[in-house]
Amino acid sequence: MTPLELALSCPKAELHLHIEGSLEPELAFELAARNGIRLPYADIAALRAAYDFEDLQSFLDLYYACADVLRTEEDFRDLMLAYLRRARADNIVHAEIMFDPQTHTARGIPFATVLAGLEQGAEIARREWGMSTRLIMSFLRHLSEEECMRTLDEALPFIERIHAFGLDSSELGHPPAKFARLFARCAALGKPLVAHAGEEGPPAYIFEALDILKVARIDHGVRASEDPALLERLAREEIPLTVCPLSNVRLCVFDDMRQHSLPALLAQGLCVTLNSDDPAYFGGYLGNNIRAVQEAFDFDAATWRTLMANSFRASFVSEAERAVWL
Ligand code: ES4
Ligand code: ZN
Repeated sequence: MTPLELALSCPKAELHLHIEGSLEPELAFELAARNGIRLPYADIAALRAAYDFEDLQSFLDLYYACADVLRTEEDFRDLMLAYLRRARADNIVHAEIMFDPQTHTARGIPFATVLAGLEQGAEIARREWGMSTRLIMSFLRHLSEEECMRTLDEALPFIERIHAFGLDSSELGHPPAKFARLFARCAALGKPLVAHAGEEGPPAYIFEALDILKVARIDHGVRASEDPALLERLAREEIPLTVCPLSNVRLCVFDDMRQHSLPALLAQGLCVTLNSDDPAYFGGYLGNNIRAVQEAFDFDAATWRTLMANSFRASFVSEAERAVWL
């Protein structure tokens, strides 16, 4: 077996996945028709042609526009099920999935509708395919802390059904420190915390996510490679990074895959995991990320074993649950 075949075939966990970012153009048009909505694109090809991003913001503008087709519980169920079906094809057995309630509640879709639909999809995948999932409720950092506080209030009746909290959307100009009080409340609820940091933002944002928000993992974190003191700390404290290689190349964080900091992060002994982020928009699911990384870096079998073991080590499942897969 080649190292690539090993990486593709072994069971793995995905820890950085925005469910709204798994909305494929085909499903977007299907849901638009079902809900009597017109997308501002003539057809699937026209929508795909718009996937020519310059940076995070140019992607987010399209991502929020497409999310408008998600209206009913069935829509969220079908979205979740489509992702999990595709994830299964990549031998993903466990997924920790982010959703952005504010993207939907701002359009008048009830929190309960979003959550119930996502749970229905996850339940079907558990029953049919034995897949395990966790939901991470993510706050949109371009909004004010007060708005996020109100969203947390809205989530409280459903709090047992939310496993963890996250922070995503436009990073530059919205440092983690802006959400110190929000994350203190989330921590007091006894939930694990994650935050996007060091995707477009500087290493200082990663320090803030650790010191102020007290996150258990960093989403992206790829700019940590610019700061030796930060690398040393991430290694010492065994803080996992959920790295999304195709995303970073598509959003021009790196000019091409060969420029990616992944090998540098691994060389420092960090707990790096590979993930697909927004697979419908960035050129593919986890398998495609693995192929693109292997083409650029030609990792050996031991490196791939480490990466795949990291995906479980960095997950929020217990040792006992993990034992089933390893
Ligand atoms: C995202 Cl790639 C990325 N970065 C920040 N926020 C996001 N939301 C969805 N995808
Ligand atoms: Zn992300």
